Amino acid sequence: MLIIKQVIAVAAFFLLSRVTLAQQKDSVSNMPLTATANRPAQSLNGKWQVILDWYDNGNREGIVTNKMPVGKTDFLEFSFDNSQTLSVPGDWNSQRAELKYYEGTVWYKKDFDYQPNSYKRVFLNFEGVSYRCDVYLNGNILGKHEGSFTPFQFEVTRFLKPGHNLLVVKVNNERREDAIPARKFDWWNYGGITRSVTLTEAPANFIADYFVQLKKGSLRQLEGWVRLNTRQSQFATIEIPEAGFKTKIMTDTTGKAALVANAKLQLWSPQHPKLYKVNIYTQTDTVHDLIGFRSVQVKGTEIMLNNKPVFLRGISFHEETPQRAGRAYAEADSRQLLTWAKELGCNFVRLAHYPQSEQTVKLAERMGLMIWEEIPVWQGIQFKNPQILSKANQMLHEMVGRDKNRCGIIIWSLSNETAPSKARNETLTAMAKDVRLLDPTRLISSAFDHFRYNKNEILIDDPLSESLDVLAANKYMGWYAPWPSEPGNVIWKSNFKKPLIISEFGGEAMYGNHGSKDTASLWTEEYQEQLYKDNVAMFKKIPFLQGVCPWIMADFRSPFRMHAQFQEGWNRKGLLSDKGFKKKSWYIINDFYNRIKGTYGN
Ligand code: GCB
Repeated sequence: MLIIKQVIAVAAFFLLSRVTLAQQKDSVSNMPLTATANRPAQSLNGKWQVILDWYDNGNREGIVTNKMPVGKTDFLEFSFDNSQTLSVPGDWNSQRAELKYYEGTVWYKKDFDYQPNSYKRVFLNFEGVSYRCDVYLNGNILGKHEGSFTPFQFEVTRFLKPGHNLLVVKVNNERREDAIPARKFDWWNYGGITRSVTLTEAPANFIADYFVQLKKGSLRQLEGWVRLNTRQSQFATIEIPEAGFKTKIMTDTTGKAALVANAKLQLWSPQHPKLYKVNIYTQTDTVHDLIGFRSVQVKGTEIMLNNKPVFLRGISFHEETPQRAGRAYAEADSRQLLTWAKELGCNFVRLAHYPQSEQTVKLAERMGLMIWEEIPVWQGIQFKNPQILSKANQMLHEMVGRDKNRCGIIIWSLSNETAPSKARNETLTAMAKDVRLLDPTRLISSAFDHFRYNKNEILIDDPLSESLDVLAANKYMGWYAPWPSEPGNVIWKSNFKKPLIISEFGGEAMYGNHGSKDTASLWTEEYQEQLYKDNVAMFKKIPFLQGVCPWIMADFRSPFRMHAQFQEGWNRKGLLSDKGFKKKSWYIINDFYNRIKGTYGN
């Protein structure tokens, strides 16, 4: 009986997949299924078997088919047979002591069962693999991906088998000059399948993607589009039941339909983080999302949220849980980081220095935090290498693709601390143009660390500023740069009439280490506390300052930081220690934020 059932299942599967393949011919080629939320999905998280391949030798050995020895004289030196396991999602560095510094290749294997459903197309989604990977299903290469922090996907409809399936992923985290970030960066080089893996199902004709936001500057006009996977014209309906909004739009021959319509909506803001259930459907498919509506724009040197000026009380953090000394991956990790931000008095977070998980972004938005999201274009990038623009743009597209409907995100940032040069200016200018085409509703920024000095004057003259909406300065006054005068006498000037955020400032202190407040090399809490007081004094004198972002919420692991007594592999600029304990500097920022809360009605 069981055998008959299996035979029927196999026959049905091949019949159906042929229908699916025939229909695929009508589809726009390589159309990914971006709208994955709320679709039927099978999680592939859990224990995966692994083989370490330090010298990159495994490819020769039939790992991708999980080959077994044939006959008495055969043997394999790369085999998953009885291998160790690693948890997915998760970095490998914090899961096994001997992998703490490992940089190289690890082969991952997952066996799973799949039962086909009628007329479904199936997609394999990776939310983040660090840094590069090759993906094989049942011995077939599905593709490769580069970049640790953004999602990617393969359609696997024709590669899946009913019953047992074999998924093998080769993951490599070697640091290279032509990568993004490049060979050196001030955070831990976590490797592995660090975020979730799922199989998602969709009907043959599906809603591939959608964009539903308020038009920049408008408090009621929706701007966006719906994109289907087929080129045939069809109606798509967009509905916001709670707001009594419903509209039908017709797709064109590219499968896309534009949305321009007015709706009466309660606006999202930090005080009122209202999200609406939005339904989008066609004859064959339905997707749901929770979307908030707000307007963000720049007016002179001010940032306007819902047409009112707003001051960004920010904090930066890495995607790391200090207590576990590993890459954050669980909902509880995101909640902890964001709860700290709220407790500090923030209305804004800078997700440093790369797109953090989708759950962090969604939770931040629900908690009423505005968000700066950036790609890891961080110092030392090979701007002269022609591949860099396409790699960076791919990351930008994947980030915006994932988060474009998250109203909490108000700023896309292109880069961090890149030195002005012809190649850098051209690359980042091209990226700024590209991201504005992708998303005309948000603000664009880039964090600078090159300024012109004249005694106690700091001038912003980076030519890239022309392409940006918001200027951002990383300036470590009192740490990497000694004070040229009394903090209150430092004068900031800008060649551009645009708002400024101090996107990084701070200095190091070892939690519980007390003493002198004027000697940096002693790593005392008192030195850091004074530095924060001084910076606050400077901020009050910058007329076009519209936000600040201390560096950083908590101490984080970094190979840049090897002072044997005070650092031991930790960047100690946290307002919190590596265990989450508050340093004295925390209270300076907390007090500053509490005092300015309400200045701009936020
Ligand atoms: C910076 C970088 C940041 C570093 C920080 C530091 O300017 O943007 O990634 O971690 O300084 O601690 O020096």
